[in-house]
Amino acid sequence: MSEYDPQALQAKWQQRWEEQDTFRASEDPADPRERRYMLDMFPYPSGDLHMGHGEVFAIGDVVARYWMQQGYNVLHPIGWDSFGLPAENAAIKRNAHPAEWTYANIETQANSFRRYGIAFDWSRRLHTSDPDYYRWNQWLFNRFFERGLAYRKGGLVNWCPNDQTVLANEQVVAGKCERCGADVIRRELTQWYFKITDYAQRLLDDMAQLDGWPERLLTMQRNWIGRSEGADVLFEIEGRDEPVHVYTTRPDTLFGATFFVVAVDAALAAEIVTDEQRAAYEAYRAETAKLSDIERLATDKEKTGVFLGRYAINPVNGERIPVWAADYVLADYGHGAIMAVPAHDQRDLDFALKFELPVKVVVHTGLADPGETGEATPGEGVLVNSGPLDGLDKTEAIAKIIEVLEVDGRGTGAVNFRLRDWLLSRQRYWGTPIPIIHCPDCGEVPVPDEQLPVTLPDLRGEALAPKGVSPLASATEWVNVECPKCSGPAKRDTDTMDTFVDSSWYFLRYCSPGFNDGPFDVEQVRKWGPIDQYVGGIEHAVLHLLYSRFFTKVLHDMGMVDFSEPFLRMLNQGQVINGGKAMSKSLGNGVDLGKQIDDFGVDAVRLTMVFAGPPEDDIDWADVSPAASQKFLARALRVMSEVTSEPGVSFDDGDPELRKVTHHTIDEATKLVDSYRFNVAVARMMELTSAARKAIDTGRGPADPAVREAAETLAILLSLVAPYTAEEGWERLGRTGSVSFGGWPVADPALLVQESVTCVVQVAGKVRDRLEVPPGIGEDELRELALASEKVASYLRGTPRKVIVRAPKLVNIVP
Ligand code: ANZ
Ligand code: ZN
Repeated sequence: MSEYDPQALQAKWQQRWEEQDTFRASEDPADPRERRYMLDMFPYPSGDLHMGHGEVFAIGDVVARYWMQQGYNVLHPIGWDSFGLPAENAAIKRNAHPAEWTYANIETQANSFRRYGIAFDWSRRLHTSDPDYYRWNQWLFNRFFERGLAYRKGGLVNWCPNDQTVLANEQVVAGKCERCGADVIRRELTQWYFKITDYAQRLLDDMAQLDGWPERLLTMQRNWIGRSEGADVLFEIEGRDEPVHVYTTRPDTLFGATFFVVAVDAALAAEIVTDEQRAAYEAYRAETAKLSDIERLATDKEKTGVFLGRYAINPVNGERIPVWAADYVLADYGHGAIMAVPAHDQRDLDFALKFELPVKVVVHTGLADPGETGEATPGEGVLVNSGPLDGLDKTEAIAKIIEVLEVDGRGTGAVNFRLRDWLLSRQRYWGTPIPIIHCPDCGEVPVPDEQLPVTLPDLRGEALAPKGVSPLASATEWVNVECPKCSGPAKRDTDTMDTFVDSSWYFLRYCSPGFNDGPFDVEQVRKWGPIDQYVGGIEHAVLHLLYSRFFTKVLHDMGMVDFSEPFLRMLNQGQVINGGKAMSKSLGNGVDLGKQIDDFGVDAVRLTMVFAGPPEDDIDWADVSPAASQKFLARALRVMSEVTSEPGVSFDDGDPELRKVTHHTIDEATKLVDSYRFNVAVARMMELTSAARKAIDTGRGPADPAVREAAETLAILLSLVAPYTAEEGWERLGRTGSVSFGGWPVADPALLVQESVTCVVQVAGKVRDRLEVPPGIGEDELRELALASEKVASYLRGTPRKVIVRAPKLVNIVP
């Protein structure tokens, strides 16, 4: 009997897998196996792998290896999301080039992945910072540009004062930079955008295809896209030729509009403010410029604003209403101006009460007068004080008023989205140069495809220090070029792309990683795509997962992919925490993945990750025991090592009791893995191990063919979570080839017939209940069943002192 030495097993099998390229997906057209594509979110090379990686990849590998066992031709690739700020910051600190830090970390992570035993197809490895990869970001940018989906515009943008770069709306979380946590401010800048808003409705509609996504994720995307229905209403402003648009979800309340508000930072405000009010307005504008959107919109914030000296005309009743500027109206939402209905909108009411503006109730709700109570009545009711709308309910009134407005040419029904275009330029170095040349005569000229990639000039150290303009601007030789159109002197765009561009299509590149005639081989993507299962964190809900869906739709419209949703099923794993808290330097509760592996072995760590609970739940490392996992694996390997029958022996003559346990395990494990309940599947493996142990020791012994059947089944099931132990066991069982392709067993229905035995439950030595239980029931399960019995409970007060379980026939409780 050999000792369980995880490090030796790892070294042996890791080498074997590498030599034999065990997990390489087959591209052979003659391979009859159905294809499946399993993807984990690719890592950022920020250092060595951490516990979080340990969990995602352990979970993803359960799925990949399950499919391999089931006989699919599985694509399970790995690469690195290797552009980004941390590399640049490290380079500034060390006076080095970001590539040095990046590629060194990639090597470290690659080695750790190999050790961690993830069943990757290494031949498809990619790094987004390779010119071979980012060349295609540029090529795609050109396609987007041609289609009007990449454009430049000026306007207020989110600016991180710490990272000295702009951020997309999706990268501003509660008013702070998603990366560094600094308070984001607004700056006026001309930037590149992707027109994701063109796809807003489709991004919403196609969610119908995403029934394999967690509801929470769909809700987050739905809210982010933020579709609402209402009306676009035109208001005349005295002294201005053109009417002004407002967007409202409650056009039925139009008769209750008693004033008009323009966003303080909207161009309209500066345009229409009267000379008498200009000084007050400018002062107010300067004061609000410091606030983030979140602060501006906070409902508990004291309302502020300034009268612009002008009046608007309510289009339905001709009333003159004063025009104010305020910060609670946002410049880039709707039309940047609103009709204020204080009786039925709380923010408008707060504003009206502060500045003594009239409040007019137009919906009778039965609630007290908002002007008195300070509580707006936003709900539904019957329209009053509203001319032709009087007596109608909300839905009728909305339909009616839209009809009236449309007839008069004073408005239309309208749909509005909260989603903004994706701001993609960044004023940093370590990213994909935007392939545009600015020519004084020709304007924005894309770098011709055959001149791609536009590679990064060689800048390092101090030259990368953030200064508010892109470091690329200092590379004069690189910047000054000939215009591709007129050959006149011109300049390259000096911004780089948001690194979320890189990750929006990497999963397509994996299908043909060396492809040179385009970002990917359309044929290969047709064969592998879309992704059958994607695993990664919920933090990407409205970032990567939204952008990738957008890219896929554009590529679909270009005829390059035949699907319009990239990820059929999505699993968001929980986090690994320690002592109930997220791991952090300041708390000093970090757990090091490498150290865990040194101490307990890869398989024990992986098994612990999977066994801890449902994959979506957080794992508290303080509550789990990798040592216990290791003990279990040693027991499992011992069972597999002790079998003395020959491979291929007929199982028919085996002990029927053990065979039933084995086939029940197969049946349940299949259902459990199919429904992502990997942790419970592991519990079944543990029970099967105990049953086999018992059969060896006190049953028909190690030569019983049923013991072989149980042990082989165990090896295959175990290969999903503890591949090294499984391979070793398989070999000791005398089986050849990798256990990974042993073939998922199928339960024999004849052996699934549930028989039961009677279990006697005693309390203090007296029989208090009898339970019918399956003969193969595990001790833990039986203990729970016995303690759950009402009859038993009536003899217990509090937790019993001792529970002795002799499965399946006896439970003895000492109260
Ligand atoms: C009048 C009204 C009356 C409104 C009422 C609501 C209730 P969603 O659902 O988010 O699309 N609004 C429009 N543009 C705005 C802007 N730029 N900044 C701040 N608020 C703006 O919300 C649309 C509603 O938000 C619009 O409907 C408008 O207020 C406000 F009883 O118009 B409502
Ligand atoms: Zn030119």
